[in-house]
Amino acid sequence: MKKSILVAVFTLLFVTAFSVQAQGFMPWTEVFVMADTSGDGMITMVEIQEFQTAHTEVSGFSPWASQNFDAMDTNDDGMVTMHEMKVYTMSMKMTDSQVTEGFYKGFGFMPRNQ
Ligand SMILES: [Ca+2]
Repeated sequence: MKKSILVAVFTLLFVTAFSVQAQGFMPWTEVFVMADTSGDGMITMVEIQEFQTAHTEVSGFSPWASQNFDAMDTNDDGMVTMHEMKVYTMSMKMTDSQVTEGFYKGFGFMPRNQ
């Protein structure tokens, strides 16, 4: 009897910890994949706008991605690849955790060293 309560408590703790982790520590690359609804490895302005209404839990992504879209789209094909986004964030001296934090918290992305 006691054993089953203990198992239930541990299960609850595990599930809670896992949920928190899934929401708070998702790498920004997974947000990119979520936004890429067509699954072609590139995101468009349309996908960025659709993301805003579909994923309110990641409130910072769409404003940032649309504001910086032209700068990221270095080959001017109207689509941003994960590589283009990575190169851009590195040029702004943003770490992966800063990118992720910004996607979730919705602040404007000023690199810390400016
Ligand atoms: Ca491009």
